[in-house]
Amino acid sequence: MTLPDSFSSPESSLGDAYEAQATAAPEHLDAFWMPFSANRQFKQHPRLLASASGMHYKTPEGREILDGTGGLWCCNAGHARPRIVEAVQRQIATLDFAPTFQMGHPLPFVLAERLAEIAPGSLKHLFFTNSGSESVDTALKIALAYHRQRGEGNRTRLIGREKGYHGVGFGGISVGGLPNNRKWYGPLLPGVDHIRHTLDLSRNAFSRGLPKHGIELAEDLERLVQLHDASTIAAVIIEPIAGSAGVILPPEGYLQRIRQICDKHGILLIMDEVITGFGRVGKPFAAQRFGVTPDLMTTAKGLTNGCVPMGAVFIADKVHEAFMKGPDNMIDLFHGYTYSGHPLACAAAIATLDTYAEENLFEKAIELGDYWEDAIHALQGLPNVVDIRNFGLIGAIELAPREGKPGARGYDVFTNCFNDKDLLIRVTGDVIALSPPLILDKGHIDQIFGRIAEAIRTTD
Ligand code: PXG
Ligand code: PLP
Repeated sequence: MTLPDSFSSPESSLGDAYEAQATAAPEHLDAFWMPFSANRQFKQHPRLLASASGMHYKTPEGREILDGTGGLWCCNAGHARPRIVEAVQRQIATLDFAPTFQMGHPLPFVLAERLAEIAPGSLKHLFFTNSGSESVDTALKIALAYHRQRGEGNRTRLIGREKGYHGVGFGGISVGGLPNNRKWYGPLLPGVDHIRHTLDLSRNAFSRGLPKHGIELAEDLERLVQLHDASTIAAVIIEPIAGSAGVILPPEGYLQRIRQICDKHGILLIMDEVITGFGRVGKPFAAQRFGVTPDLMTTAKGLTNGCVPMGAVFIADKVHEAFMKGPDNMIDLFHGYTYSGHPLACAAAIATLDTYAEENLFEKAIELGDYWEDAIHALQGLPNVVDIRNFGLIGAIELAPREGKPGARGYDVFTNCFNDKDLLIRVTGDVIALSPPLILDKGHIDQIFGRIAEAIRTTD
């Protein structure tokens, strides 16, 4: 498949490396095996993005595409923000790489302190990774090692939740609950079990904000404790709001009850805030919005505004302390990545936190929350719309699947939005998921839902 001409000769004066990369764009799209994609279908009708600024992408042909998804739930401050661009440019010319195994450079220490300032509760210790998947594997390993450090090494069981998404590492897919992401890969980690998910259209369809019904689903954790015995369970991992499965909200009181059950049985609670972190729900983290503090918290995405890969695990005092009891000269955690605390990622993250603070972006999802809620719920009654869900600046519109063809209707709305309406949305199956950059205004909200409504009306 040939790329559009404009893709191979950008109107750009950004210098040799950029031009070489762009002009080297392949004649064919075959070599790149795209992640989570229908590669053959895509390569017959490619959808390419060539540049981005603020709320918009630009295609190679110069079409401006409104970004309804913050890239992939990650560009919370919008695109090409000057402070972040400049920080990364400056950093690469100053210190391109430095090891962090038994060595240091200033930036991860600075960044960790900045993150500790906005962290919930006592989660003041930071371990850096390169993605959400790595953050999840890191948190699971720390949970297991924590119990062993305390002489409770038989606490090896990990509990996830049906429909959960925790990335694609073997740990993450083991505790994850999306069958397609699991079934291809053999027996996965042993000793994992799952509590039930909280999606219930029969009782909660078209709820505004948190659903009223379903707190009793938290008792499913108590059931697994009775089955396996608390003394075998290390940790429970859940997303405060499940994103990838199509935006599943916690019923009122549910997360509080999960926290109580964990406390009662000495089980660590890991909240996976890869999507909900960094302002998505109107506080730095969902933990703060919901008033439930986990023992470990996994993050990535919005940490660097998506522009350099990075993740971070936030660790509570009590967990961290358990590792600091051996001799000073002993490595306290046998875990880490070559790129843990990478200079470019740290520079991007610090500049991102500055941008969030300067523009009060952590408050935006509360300021605009009511307007967003009214705008998305105005789509109730459109053809095939069976549920609408919202919280903070997250939204989901669930469509009824076509007979015998799950996902086809959602895909058609997605391509119609991109090709004809200049709007980027995300679909998982027949659920349209929205997570716009937090810099949006009411006009953008009107555009997003106006265009989606039109696309839904014209899709059979
Ligand atoms: N945990 C959660 C809760 C996530 O949402 C990950 C872990 C993994 O992060 P990395 O950086 O390894 O991808 C995620 C990622 C979607 C979509 O379609 C969601 C994610 C990634 C890509 C697409 O909703 N979430
Ligand atoms: N594989 C090999 C052979 C390695 O030497 C390393 C790191 O040194 C890794 C994998 C892990 O790479 P990373 O630290 O980037 O996760």
